[in-house]
Amino acid sequence: MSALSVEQWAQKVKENDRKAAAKLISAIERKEKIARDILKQLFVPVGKTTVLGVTGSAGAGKSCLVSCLISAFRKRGKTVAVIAVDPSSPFTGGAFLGDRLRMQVHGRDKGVYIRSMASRGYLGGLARGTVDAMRVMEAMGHDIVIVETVGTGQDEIDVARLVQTCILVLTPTMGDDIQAMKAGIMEVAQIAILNKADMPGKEKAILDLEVALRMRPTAADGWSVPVVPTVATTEEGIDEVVGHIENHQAHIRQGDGMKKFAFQKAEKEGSVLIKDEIERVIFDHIRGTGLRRKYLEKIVAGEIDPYTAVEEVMSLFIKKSAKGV
Ligand SMILES: Nc1nc2c(ncn2[C@@H]2O[C@H](COP(=O)(O)OP(=O)(O)OP(=O)(O)O)[C@@H](O)[C@H]2O)c(=O)[nH]1
Ligand SMILES: [Mg+2]
Repeated sequence: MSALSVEQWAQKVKENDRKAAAKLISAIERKEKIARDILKQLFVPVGKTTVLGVTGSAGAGKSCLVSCLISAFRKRGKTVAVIAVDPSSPFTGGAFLGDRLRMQVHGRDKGVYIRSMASRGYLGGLARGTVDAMRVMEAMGHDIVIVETVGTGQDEIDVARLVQTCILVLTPTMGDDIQAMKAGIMEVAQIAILNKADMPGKEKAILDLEVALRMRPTAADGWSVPVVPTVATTEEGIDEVVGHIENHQAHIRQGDGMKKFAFQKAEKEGSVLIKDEIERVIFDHIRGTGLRRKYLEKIVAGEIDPYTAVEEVMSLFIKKSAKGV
């Protein structure tokens, strides 16, 4: 792939060349400059692809649900790409989460493309890697892109704002989580799933969830979040979920809904990229100057506190940048 020019590599991705896409995502994970250059060429207008997010706590059944959604969309003739971010059990690792057989079927299906990303802990964080991977998947021309993220931290909320329809997955054993999430991810989800509805506590969990949803401010676009019980292991409730996804898609594609979403996405994407770029430029600046070592030694020797050290490094950087050095 390295023998290809940036333009040729980008072209291959746009032609749905899986090898070119896989190598690009690896280059993104390694933060190679060429990845940024190719990404610049992969601009896709917002709205062409249906972009879905599936988020929730570890083990809630997200991957099983995604697998069900893949089957449902394939039956409807759609091609599907999945980005599984930081899966604790790798999506593509053979033992597909107790559902090896169904995954193998997807694995042979040319209309399905699945990629795991281990992006936590690398510079720029989960949101940056996901922004880039989503761009690759959209440029490849899939009808539907699904992003699976674990957890309910700020990174997941950022990712939720980048997808058109965000699906939050909860289970009957997550009563406390529902409380904890009221202020966070709950605000950005458009569909709430109560998975593992075959387990005890279903009715109470649905009630808790509905109460929590009622307490959140009404969405500006008038969408009210449905709560859908599912059993991902038997595909129970999946058609209903697909119905709600289609309804929400129709809802945001009305009037200037998609334009508003495009603004929200550009804003979020912009802030993710700017944060990443600032970090990159500053670290590039510090690298090789001996500053890092100098300040670390001073901190360890008790000559300076870390806060003042950071302020000094930043002001040195700003002075140097102003001089154009
Ligand atoms: N009883 C029951 N088990 C389920 C259901 N859905 C998923 N599971 C099981 O729950 C376990 C976790 O499912 P996953 O799909 O891997 O969950 P996940 O949310 O993707 O997990 P991580 O990616 O590791 O966070 C698996 O053993 C599934 O078989 C369900 O509706 N009912
Ligand atoms: Mg998973």
